[in-house]
Amino acid sequence: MKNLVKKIGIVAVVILSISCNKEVKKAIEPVKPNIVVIYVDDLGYGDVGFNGATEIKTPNLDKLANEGTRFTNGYATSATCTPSRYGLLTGVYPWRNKNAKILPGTAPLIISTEQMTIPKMLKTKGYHTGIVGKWHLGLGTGNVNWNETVSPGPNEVGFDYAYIMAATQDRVPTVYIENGDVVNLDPNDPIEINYKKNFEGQPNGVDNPELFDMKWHHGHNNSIVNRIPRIGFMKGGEAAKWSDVDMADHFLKGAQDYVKKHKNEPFFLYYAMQQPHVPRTPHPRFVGTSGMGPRGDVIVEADWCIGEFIKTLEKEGLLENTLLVFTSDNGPVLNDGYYDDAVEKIGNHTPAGPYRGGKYSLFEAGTHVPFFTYWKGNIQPVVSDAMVCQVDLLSSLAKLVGSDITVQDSEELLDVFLGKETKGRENLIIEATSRTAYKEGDWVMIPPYKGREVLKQVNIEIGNSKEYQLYNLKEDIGQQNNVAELHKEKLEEMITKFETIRGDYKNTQKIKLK
Ligand code: NG6
Ligand code: CA
Repeated sequence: MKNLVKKIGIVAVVILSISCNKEVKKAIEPVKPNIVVIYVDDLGYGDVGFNGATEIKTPNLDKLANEGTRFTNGYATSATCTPSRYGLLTGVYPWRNKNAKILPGTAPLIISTEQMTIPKMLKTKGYHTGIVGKWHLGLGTGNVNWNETVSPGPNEVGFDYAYIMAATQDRVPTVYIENGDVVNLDPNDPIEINYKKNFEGQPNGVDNPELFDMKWHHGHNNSIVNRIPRIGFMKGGEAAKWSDVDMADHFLKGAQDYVKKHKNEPFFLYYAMQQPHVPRTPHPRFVGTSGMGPRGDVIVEADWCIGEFIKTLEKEGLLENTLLVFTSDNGPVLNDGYYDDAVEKIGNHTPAGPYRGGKYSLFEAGTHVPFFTYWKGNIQPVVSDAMVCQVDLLSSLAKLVGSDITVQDSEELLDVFLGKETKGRENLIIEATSRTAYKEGDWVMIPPYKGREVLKQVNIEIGNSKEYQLYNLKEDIGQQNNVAELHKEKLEEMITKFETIRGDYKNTQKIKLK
């Protein structure tokens, strides 16, 4: 009996000390919340209620932004998609990679499989990693055969699971790809893609206006899919073609399924939504909801999707344990190549908010985008004026999960992202169609660039000028007064700092858009 008591006592002590050790371990282990990055496509700073939009309603986003850290100075690295996505995932400024520019659907992968990425870093800490949505960073090594497993792609740069569209909604191939394989591909109807010439006997956007409903305005006159003319030529793959009006629901379901499947392990989900990029194809239940035509309707649709996604996190008991980052890959554009009433029905809505320019522009609206973080119970509601950039997420998330990985251009700003610290980046180089400019505090310096001041077809001022431009955003948020002549010393200082980081900025590629 005595022995038994003794034995129980020893067992109890052992159990106690094991649980004590566990406690201690728990206390020193860094937190590993799930991390979700929701990335929208071409949404402007002023397109959301939380940044002052009144004509368009985004209640789900507004609630999250207002209960999280809402950034008034949040930036994409670039004013177009591919480079911004590159910066976000790799932590490297996209102008360091000459291939980081708007890619055709046939472009090879532009992230090296040796390179660090957010999902790779998180995998070192035991995360499961997934992408659902738009990729647009290239696939394969050139000459992709879409009828075999396409590789390398997202799976080779850190994603355990990938359910993507290859490029953009307006570019072929118009199919979903799951872990390298085209979904629903019929081997008897193989896919062929060509960005230079059409396949014999295939209709196209120039000769067959009877086959489409959405009229192209510029570009977008190659193959016709779902009565929408696209960029690039595609043959075959009938059964695999996506339904444009169902795309939002489809990606939402993909994101929800991913979360449900991986709720018992730390996960990272990159939910890269397609709205409000062209072609804007709201599901019928959203048609007419904004009064602004398809562009407004797909913003309402995107907001609904995010609300539904949050409900899933809540239902699965994950909301308190998930850090959410929301932002956009570049600023807004109205007519981006189709007649879809975006210009005609804009009314008093200001997609760029108070900023000048838009997508493709070195002026603020190109890169100054909606940006917030949300983490129920862990982030207090706060508006932060700190300058943060998507390129900073890699090093900052590394700090969060206890990794010492840092990357060249990615500043560790974890406390800023969590709303606890107000001092963000000191400076930032922004990029637009291969041109770059320098920001520091309230100042922006745009070096001289040749070429048109306004991209005619999209009607956006892109920042080109023969002169150096210098603006003080605190006094002149709309960049109306170039003060380069007035503040010569400041200008010189900005040029020197810019050139130190940027190197030979004059050696840029020509802008292809007219
Ligand atoms: C442009 C397209 C535009 C859009 C953009 C990429 C034409 C004339 N314009 O070349 O419609 O697809 O590329 O947008 O083809 S992004 O958001 O993915 O960078
Ligand atoms: Ca974009």
